[in-house]
Amino acid sequence: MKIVSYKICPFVQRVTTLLEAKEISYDIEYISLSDKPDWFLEVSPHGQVPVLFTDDGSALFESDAIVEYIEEVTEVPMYPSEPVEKAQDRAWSYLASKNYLLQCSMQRSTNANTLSERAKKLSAAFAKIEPCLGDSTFVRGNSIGMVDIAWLPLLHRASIIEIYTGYDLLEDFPRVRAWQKDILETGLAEKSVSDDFEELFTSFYLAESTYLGRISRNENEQKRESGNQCKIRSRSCCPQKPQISIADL
Ligand SMILES: N[C@@H](CCC(=O)N[C@@H](CS)C(=O)NCC(=O)O)C(=O)O
Repeated sequence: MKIVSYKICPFVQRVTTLLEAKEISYDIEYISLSDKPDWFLEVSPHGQVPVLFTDDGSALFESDAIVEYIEEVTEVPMYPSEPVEKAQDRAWSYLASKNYLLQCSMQRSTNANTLSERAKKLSAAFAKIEPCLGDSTFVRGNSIGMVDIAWLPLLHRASIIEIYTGYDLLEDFPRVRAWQKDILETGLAEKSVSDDFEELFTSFYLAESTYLGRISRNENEQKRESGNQCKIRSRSCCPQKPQISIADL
């Protein structure tokens, strides 16, 4: 299989997380969304990633369809076999993926009001899943499943934002926070993205033009003044390399 990807796309990350969780090997080709190649536009009707090329060369688009395809053609099922539970897993996965773009736009907010309006909407999704999380490590027991995988991009990004800016989307959701920790501890978040993901993600979402970017600068400025380690990897304000990464959570 081959995945056509844009490096910081959460829809792609859901697909690559599933492949990593199932230990399926795959090729990946990164494209620029501002200069989409013709071959890509021919196979992606809406011009969006992810696209999956099957081993016999068929092109699939739409992450939901791709996830279903991967589940059908690979071993180690991630959905439960019971139909009601399977439908529930699809529904809770949908609740995650329909919030991916909201999180992206929240992260790009240019002022405090817009950020807080969008964060409030995103928090509504965390509030919905909070009471459904029980004592088990993952949504359906102690093995990772489809719902965990669908929520991983949201939780991974929330964690990076929190590390760099102190802006905590999960402060009112202790169960979601514990779940986030368990999901990140699987290592799937890092495995599902390119090595330069964190750098690209923070350059884009914590740019000078975003409100989170400005919080991040102030936060790290203060840390530097007080002699503490700056956490930002790629900023001119920070000559030192950071010591903290997601893996340290
Ligand atoms: N509904 C699509 C959404 C995918 C999507 O929004 N991808 C974005 C990147 S995160 C994209 O390719 N945007 C380019 C464009 O819309 O022109 C899916 O689930 O696959």
